[in-house]
Amino acid sequence: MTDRPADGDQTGDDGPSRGAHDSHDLDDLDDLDGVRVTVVMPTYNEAANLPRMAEAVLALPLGGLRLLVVDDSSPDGTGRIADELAEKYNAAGQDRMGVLHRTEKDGLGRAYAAGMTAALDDGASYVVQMDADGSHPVEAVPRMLKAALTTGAGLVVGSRYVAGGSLDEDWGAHRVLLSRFANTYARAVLGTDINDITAGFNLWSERTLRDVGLGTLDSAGYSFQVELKYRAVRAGHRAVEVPIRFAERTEGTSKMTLRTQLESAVLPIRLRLRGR
Ligand SMILES: Nc1nc2c(ncn2[C@@H]2O[C@H](COP(=O)(O)OP(=O)(O)O)[C@@H](O)[C@H]2O)c(=O)[nH]1
Ligand SMILES: [Mg+2]
Repeated sequence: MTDRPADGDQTGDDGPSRGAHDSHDLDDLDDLDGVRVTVVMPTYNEAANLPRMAEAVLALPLGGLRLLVVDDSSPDGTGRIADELAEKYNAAGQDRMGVLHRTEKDGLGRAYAAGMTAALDDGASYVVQMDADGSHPVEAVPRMLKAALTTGAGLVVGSRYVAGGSLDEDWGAHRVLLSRFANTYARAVLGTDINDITAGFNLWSERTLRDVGLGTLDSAGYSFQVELKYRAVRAGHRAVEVPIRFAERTEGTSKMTLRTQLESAVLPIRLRLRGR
């Protein structure tokens, strides 16, 4: 794990105010059971992936963890599958899974903003962002939560680009280069030292999410990942990165479009021109 103050002297953060959690003995995972964590998972045509993802997330040894699926009326019926799964996992009066149905495909960023807002309204202390396609290692979530609790960081990045992190070997040279370039470019333009600023697997403290202003984001699509981290750092929150291995999806197809790539290319410059 690297621990990098993300923006010069702005290192003050959630630590002291989260006192109730700081006193946990973090060697013992049972002690994490009292922490309210919501995993927000956006889906668009993920029928082949969602059941095993829900099972893996809800099997984590975190008793206070809940899954919230945000589905944009997927034509393949993912929303209905999500409802069935919620019924199954909420049997016996439990509240382990929720589903937010949105009427149209509206972009990854907007789906996340809606899901995160709902998670905060529901009392989450920490929110995890995770794709539904199996690319993000579910088993890293307890490690990310521990990192937040022990360091007081407002943001924990599941990072491909720190020591110990990696990309699927199936990524072609062209895609690796593009990802590397996108990261280096966004970091340089925005002046942050988060190594994986485009990462989509992140854990946020409640306070950080309240400070970023989920209702006023510019990003509709994937550039949300960069915008949210940038806003968090500028609001004075500290980021730490924990290494993860990013796996390629094996079922379904990517929803990345040229339009969303262009949005991602322009966003850092827009943020920089507007900010500071
Ligand atoms: N609700 C919702 N989910 C989306 C949208 N676009 C992508 N997703 C989901 O976001 C996650 C990441 O998308 P993916 O296609 O795997 O992107 P890639 O990994 O960059 O190729 C997956 O769980 C998708 O189903 C969208 O417009 N709305
Ligand atoms: Mg993917």
